[in-house]
Amino acid sequence: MRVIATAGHVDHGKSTLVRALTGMEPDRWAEERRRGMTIDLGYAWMTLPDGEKLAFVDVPGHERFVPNMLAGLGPVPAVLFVVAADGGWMPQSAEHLAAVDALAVTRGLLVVTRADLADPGPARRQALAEIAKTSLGAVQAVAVSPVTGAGMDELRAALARLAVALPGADPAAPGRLWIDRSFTIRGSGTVVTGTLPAGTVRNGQELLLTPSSQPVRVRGLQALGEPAERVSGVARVALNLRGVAAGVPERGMVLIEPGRWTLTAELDVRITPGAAGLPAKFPPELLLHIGSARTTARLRFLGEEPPGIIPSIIRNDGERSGPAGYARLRLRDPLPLHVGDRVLLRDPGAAGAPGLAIFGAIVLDPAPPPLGRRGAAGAAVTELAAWPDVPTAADLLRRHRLLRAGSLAATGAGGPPEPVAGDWLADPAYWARLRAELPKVVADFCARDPLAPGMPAEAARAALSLPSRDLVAALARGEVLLDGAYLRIFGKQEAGGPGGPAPQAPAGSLPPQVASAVQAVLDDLGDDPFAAPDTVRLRELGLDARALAAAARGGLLLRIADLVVLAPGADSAAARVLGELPQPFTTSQARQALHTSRRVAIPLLEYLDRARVTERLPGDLRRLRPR
Ligand SMILES: Nc1nc2c(ncn2[C@@H]2O[C@H](COP(=O)(O)OP(=O)(O)OP(=O)(O)O)[C@@H](O)[C@H]2O)c(=O)[nH]1
Ligand SMILES: [Mg+2]
Repeated sequence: MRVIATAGHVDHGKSTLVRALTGMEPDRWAEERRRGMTIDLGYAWMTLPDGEKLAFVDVPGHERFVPNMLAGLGPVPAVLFVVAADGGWMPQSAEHLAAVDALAVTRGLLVVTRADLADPGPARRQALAEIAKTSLGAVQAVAVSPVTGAGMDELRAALARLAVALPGADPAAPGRLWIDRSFTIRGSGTVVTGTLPAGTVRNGQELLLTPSSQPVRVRGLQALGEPAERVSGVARVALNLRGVAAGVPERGMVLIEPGRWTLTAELDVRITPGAAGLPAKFPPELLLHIGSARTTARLRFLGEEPPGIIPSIIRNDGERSGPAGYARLRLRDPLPLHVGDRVLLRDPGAAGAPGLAIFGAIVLDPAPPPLGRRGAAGAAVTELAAWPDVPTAADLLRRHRLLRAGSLAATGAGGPPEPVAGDWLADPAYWARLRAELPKVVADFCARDPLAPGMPAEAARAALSLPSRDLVAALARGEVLLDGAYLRIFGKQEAGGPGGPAPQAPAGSLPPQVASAVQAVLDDLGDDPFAAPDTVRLRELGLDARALAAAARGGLLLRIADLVVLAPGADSAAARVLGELPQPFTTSQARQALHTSRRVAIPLLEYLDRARVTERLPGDLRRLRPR
């Protein structure tokens, strides 16, 4: 299926043309037919020679119904621009064209209608000149009269060529159905219709109805009156919904695939210069249109407002270039957005040239960081100005530094890198800075508190302002290692690979009074290696459990229990002594052989059990494990 919207001044023959092409009535309301004027959107379709269906969304031309016109045009990627031969270029021609341009529609056809009433030449020349200045560029033009039938075959051929040339949409893209009608069918319940620009909707699928994010289930779908199991965009679709009360869905609400869109009320945009350039003055409040949706947006210009109208320039290659503006928009109602989305901004109060009352903007960041500190707005402009119209994951990460994979995917930005930890993604430059910073942060902490077993991972997380401790764990590689809940610095050499020597804290890191007290303990143990100092002696030396733990981590003492320490190597010495005993031996025999007390012997034997030097047997017996 292909979808095309009409556009053009009131009474220029849009609906008559659609009626003639499709044999269907686009003016659905009795009031429309009575007044001979389109008020709301009309829907009709025809079959092209190759069997492909071409659906029309027929819009009203009257200026009072501009919101309806925008709801019809918004989600549709191609336009049938209508100008009457006897009417020529008119104000709503210009306004509709400004909308087409703001939405960056690039595919279309000019149809000069009512060619039986006047020479189509002048209208055609003027319309082509106006259209050439916009995103449509050079389009084909056909003069017709549905009344006499003149030109209709040529038009059908031109439509067939246009349909073939329209780029297909990605069926795997995230689905976003812009609702434009909702009604109730007795026995079936709520039905909504809308344009699906890309992606696929399936029977039975669960979707979210925005802005409330209410889950609803598709219990039947149709495309152009035919029931279907699945429909891929670009398409006109009717969905029968379960899980939603009749009368709840309305035009402008959106059905989205869960998790694939950023539902947001704050966004950063690039305001694109229209055919008339950038507006001289941005009103603080505007109407924002995208798809069939419309809401109020408060606009905060980032950086300097343009000093006046800045005309855009058409370059030789036909591309338009001109200075862009950057703004943060705050929406009254949240919308499901992606990076690169085109939105239309409109000042309903502005009189005068429509090109200045309607302009386009591109969503660069659908979930921007707060502009807290001074100068943040200026910095944001500098950053955003370097971004392409469809920002990549790398652009967003550079700005946000860290993002969860799910949030980044929901922005629609492609090319996400590998996560650095869990589902966290990091900007590579920022991650490298953190890696360089972590050893300094840990070293500073340990210098301030040398007896600490290391820097608590939570303290490092806070010091680096990281959102998760998993990130600290992922950063702790190489010089810094995470041991339990603590980070410690290790010499680069000792940190070695598996099987290498156990990492050691630098011995010189103990405070001098602790170091000399430890030396006194070692002196005591010189004569009697298993006579561990008792609590009285330890208190006298000023050594508490923390200091002993620090000394043990530094390899200066062997700590067999909280307050029981021996000289390093005492474990091997004990094994040698115990090896002399008849095997197995009792605790008491061991204590006597080691010349020590039960206070030391019991934790020492348990230490040796854990180290798998000795083996516990039933009945308070142990034996040395064979080496
Ligand atoms: N003679 C002649 N009359 C035409 C032709 N096309 C449309 N008309 C008449 O022009 C009038 C307006 O046509 P519509 O098709 O309603 O125009 P429209 O663009 O849909 O108008 P809105 O939807 O209100 O913006 C109607 O009376 C049509 O019968 C044509 O080719 N020749
Ligand atoms: Mg009409």
